[in-house]
This record gives sequence, structure tokens and C-alpha cells, in this order.
Amino acid sequence: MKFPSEPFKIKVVEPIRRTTREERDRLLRAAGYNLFQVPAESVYVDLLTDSGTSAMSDDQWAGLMLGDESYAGSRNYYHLEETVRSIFGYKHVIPTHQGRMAENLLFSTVVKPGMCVPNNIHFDTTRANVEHQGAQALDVVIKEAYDPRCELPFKGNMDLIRLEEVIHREGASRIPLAMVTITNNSGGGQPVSMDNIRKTRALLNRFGIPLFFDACRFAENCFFIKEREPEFADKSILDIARELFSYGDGCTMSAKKDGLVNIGGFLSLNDDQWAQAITNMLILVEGFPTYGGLAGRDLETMARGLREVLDEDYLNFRVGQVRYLGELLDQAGVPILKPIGGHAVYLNAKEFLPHIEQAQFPAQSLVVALYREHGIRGVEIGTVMFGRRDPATGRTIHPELEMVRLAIPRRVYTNMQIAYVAESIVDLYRRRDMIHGLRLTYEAPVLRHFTARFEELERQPLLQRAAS
Ligand code: P71
Repeated sequence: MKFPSEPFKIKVVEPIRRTTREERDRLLRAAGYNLFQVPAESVYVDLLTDSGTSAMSDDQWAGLMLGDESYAGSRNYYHLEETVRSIFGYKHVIPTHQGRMAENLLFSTVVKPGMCVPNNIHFDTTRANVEHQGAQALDVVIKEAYDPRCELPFKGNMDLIRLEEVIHREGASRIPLAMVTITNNSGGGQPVSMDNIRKTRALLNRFGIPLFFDACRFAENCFFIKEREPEFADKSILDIARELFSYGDGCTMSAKKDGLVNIGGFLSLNDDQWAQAITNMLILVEGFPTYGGLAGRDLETMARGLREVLDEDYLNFRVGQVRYLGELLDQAGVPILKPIGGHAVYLNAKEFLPHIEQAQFPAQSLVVALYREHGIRGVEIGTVMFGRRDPATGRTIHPELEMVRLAIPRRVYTNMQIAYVAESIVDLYRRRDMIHGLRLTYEAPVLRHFTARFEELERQPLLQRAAS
């Protein structure tokens, strides 16, 4: 397989520091073995998230100086509005400071208690914002999405049979909208096919239910459509995006991903009444409609980023770099979620550390070991993030997938640094027997992963464990 090299050269550099193992061990103890509590300056390669961590282009930085900081009617807003309309095609463009505010505004306007919102898989902020309205967030992705070994080209697809069942069961009047997350972050950054989107639209049309996209990684999804759906092989990413969004009634967007900016988002939709109610709420909580919680310069970098992200050389490199990391690991026998997603490689911690049972947090243990041994920070997507306590028994219900996500920031690390990451993980895999489980010592009542604290368990000899 051939991997694309970087379609850019580096004009500004940000030094990063290498630390010693002793230093990292000390930092881990102080952080209660929670990587969210470790200072970023002590991380060598930071793969915690691809959100808000992109490197902007010289054109975007030049755009910063053209920020029009007028309270009302900033020219940068008009530029953003025109750009969003030309790609997404919806009538109203409502800027927000990031994605979750777009979700909050949309759901607080149209979702009422007792309703439900289906999605392929809700991202945690989307789920939390739906539930905050007293409604139910339902995941209706195809069942193969939960099998890390199953290789399907569009593992983010909606399960249309289950979606129809949900509509019959709940009643269309209780479903104010359905969502599709592109790409499907919680399911491994997997794309949704145009075919599946067309069919989802047709199904929802029969019941008069609007369709919204959670569009954070839309360009990466469109790249996969071009690569994997023959009908689109000769189409531009822009044309694919236009067709995809034409099947929806609106979208929420965290521009911190495919907007190639460090902060920003928007909500875009066709419905005049919804837009008016949302705008009224926006003024109350976020800001005037031509800046939505951002500076004029931020709007300008977002407009420019949205154009840049459609560039095929960029996307080929971007998706190729993630694939490069995945393939290096796969070739060395490291268990990863397949196929390799658009923005991250996901390590399958259950298979990586079969000697650590799920109650002892194998994915978190792996995140800790990766940082201590090699200065690399990933994020746990497993029992710490998604484990739920059964209110009846007080016992933890473990999620099906127990993973470590290595999210690659856009245009930030060179392929040599990616090779370093692969080498480090292969080294860790060879020495995996030395990794211990963890014990939870503190958890907050909601979103516990950010502040949880742990202690390391003493290693139990394998024989003793087998006997116990
Ligand atoms: C990611 C994030 C950022 C994040 C958020 C919460 C905890 C840890 C990391 C954010 C998303 C997303 C999707 C599909 C909406 C948001 C919210 N992802 N939808 O993956 O992936 O956007 O952060 O701008 O509010 O690390 P926001």
C-alpha cells in the first residue's frame, strides 16, 4: 500500500518537549492516573482529540488579520454565511462558539420531554443534550458497528429496519427529528454511505420526520464515499457534500474538526420558524446572530477552513495518515478496530490486555502505560467513559466496546512522528504482560471520565488469577 506524503510544508514550528519515564510516572500519580489531568506540555505526541487541535494554514492566519469586530453585520459573518450555504445548501446560518451549543439550541427548541431522537450513534454531548430535555437518545446504527473485527466499508450506516421499528413503536409525532453523525465518532470514525443516507431520507419522508446531520467530520465522510461508492469516483468532494446535505433539513457543526479551526461551530437549517426561535435563544445565551459567541476573526478562519477541507490532496493525506498508523499496527498484529476510521485509530483493549478484566479498566490501563512508557496521550473510550451503574444493584454495566482512541490532529504531526507512535505501541504490545489494571477511587456523578481518579493494582501472577 502507498501512503501519501504531506501536501504542505512547515512555516511555523511549535517545540515539543520530551520527558523522562520518571517524570511521567510522577505526573501520572499526581493526576490520579487520569490523562485529562496531565499538563499538555508534558506530552510528546498528543492524540487525546482531533477537536480544536488542527494547524491552520497561512491563508487562515492571514484571515485573522481581516477580522471585522463589529457587533452587528461583520463582513466575516457574510463570508461564512455564503460559504456554508454554498457547501451545505441550507437557508439559515447560525454561528455558535462550538458544536455542543448548536446541539443545545436545536434540541432546546424542538425536543420536548418524552420525545426521542434516533441517531446512528449519538456522541456524548449530543446524547447529553437530548437527555437534558427529558427526551430519549436512541442509537440505531447497524449491528456490525459493535464488532471490532467486522470489515464493512460503511460501518456508520443507519439500521433502516430498526429505525422503522423505532418510528412505529414511538410514533412519528414523538420524533421531532432524526440525526446522522458523519463520520460516526463513537463507533470508530466510520463513514455513512450516500445510499444509506438516501434510504434514510426516503424512510423519514414517509413519516414526515426531519433529518439533521451531525456534520463535524463531513469532508472525511465524503472522501470515503468517493473512495468506496463507485457512483462517486469521479465527483468532486464539494459535489458529494452538496448532494449529501440535500437529503437533510439542516445540520449541527463543530468546526473544530473539519472546519480546521481551533474554536467555532454553527447550526444551519431551512425551517423559518425553527430558525427564528433558535435565533431568539441564541441572543439570550450566546450572542448576536452575526457573531454567535465568536470574534469576527474566528468567523473568517472558519469560512476559509471549510473551503480548504474540501481539497482532495489534503483529504487524501489526512485519511491516508490515519490509515498509515492503523496499517503499521495491524501488520505488527496489534488488535485495532477495523476498518480504520477517518480521524483516529482505535486500539481494542479487550484483546490487547486479555489478562485485565473489564472491571479493572483495561483501556484506561493501556492509556496510562502508553503515556508512562512513551509520552503519548490517547483517550479511553470504554468503561470509564460509558460504564453505567445499574440503579437496582449498584453494579457497573460495561459497554460492549473497550477501546483506546488515538485521534490524529489535522496537519499537526509528521509521518515520522506517526511512525514513532506506531513503534511505541508495537513495543508496548510485546511487553503487554507487564501492564496492570486500575481501581477507581473517585468518580463525579456525570461525565466521570474527565475527573475520575485511580490507583494501580498490584500485578497478580497469571497462574493465581487463572485459579481464582
Ligand atoms: C472528540 C470531541 C471533543 C470532545 C468532547 C467531549 C469529550 C471529549 C472530547 C466532539 C463532538 C463530536 C461529534 C460527533 C459533537 C461534538 C461536540 N468531539 N458531535 O471527538 O465528535 O462538539 O466539542 O465542538 O462541542 O474528541 P464540540
